[in-house]
Amino acid sequence: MTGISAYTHHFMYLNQIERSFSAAHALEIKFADIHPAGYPTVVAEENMGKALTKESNGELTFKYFHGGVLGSEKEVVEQAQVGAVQMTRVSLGIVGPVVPDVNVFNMPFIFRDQAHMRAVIDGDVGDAILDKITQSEFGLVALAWMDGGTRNIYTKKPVRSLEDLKGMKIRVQGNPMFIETINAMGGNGIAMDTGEIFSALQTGVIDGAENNPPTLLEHNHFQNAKFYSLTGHLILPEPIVMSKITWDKLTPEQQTLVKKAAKAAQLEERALWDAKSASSEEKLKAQFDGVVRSFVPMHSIVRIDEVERMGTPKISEAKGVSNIMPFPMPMPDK
Ligand code: BDP
Repeated sequence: MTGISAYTHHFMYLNQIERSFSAAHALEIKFADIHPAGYPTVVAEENMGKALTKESNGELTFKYFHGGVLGSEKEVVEQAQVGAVQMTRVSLGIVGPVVPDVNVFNMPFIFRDQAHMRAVIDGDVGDAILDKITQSEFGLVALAWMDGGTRNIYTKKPVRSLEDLKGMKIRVQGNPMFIETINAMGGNGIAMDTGEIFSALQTGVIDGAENNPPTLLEHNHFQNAKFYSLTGHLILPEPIVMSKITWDKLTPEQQTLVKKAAKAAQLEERALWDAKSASSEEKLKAQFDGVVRSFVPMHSIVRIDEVERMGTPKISEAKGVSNIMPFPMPMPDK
């Protein structure tokens, strides 16, 4: 022996085992979101990261990328599928073409209002849709829901009736269901990434788009589209997902921790969302009022007069959504 006692040897050996054991479970979670700093999803996700690091005693560290620096939502999903990004929040819009069952939430007017949507995602149906994503070939584990508010149409020229929408090119997310929805409303649905909307509005490649007030404000689309027609055609929740490759590396305890933290983020974001949505509406009204009065209330017109004509349930059938739910979806008992 070289002066090191058998006891020290034994101790060093144990130490090494312990280190390699914890190294196997120490992991950096890169989380990407296309929204900017301060956006409700971003704030809740950053706090989730802090909670995860703390509760895992530093085994799970967290690196956050906001503002789309890692690419569009689709690109980030691809990175998550190969394990280059560990977590992200994604709109159900782009999940639909890969996991058709989630299109049930992508149907126009499927929820009566935001409270209805929240009650559904908090219940068995919400869990069932998360499971559908996890069990699919998507390569991602769906953990919890973020609130993405109510989507309305915004345009360069006023839209006060569906007549006004005729021939207008309206940007939607890359999901054929959304294109058909806009077409059924009389417009001309065009798919493109979020990051392209600003210049497409500016150059007139599109006449409008559709989104919730925080996105209209924070992505600066309001600068080129000053009419906001309250169609309320989509109330779209957004899953937080983790790469399956990463998920499989976690211990069962870490998996439980991640799920718990994601569910806590769901609740935190909801409160942040309500505040941000209200303040965004105020800011947008102030912006718009200088130019032309906007915020055209169209929800009841579209909803009552047009839902049947649009044949929403038929759209979902045609897209292969297993029609597990009546339309509109009933409010869960509670
Ligand atoms: C926002 C969603 C975001 C979408 C975006 C869009 O939060 O996930 O990518 O809309 O329409 O409301 O592209």
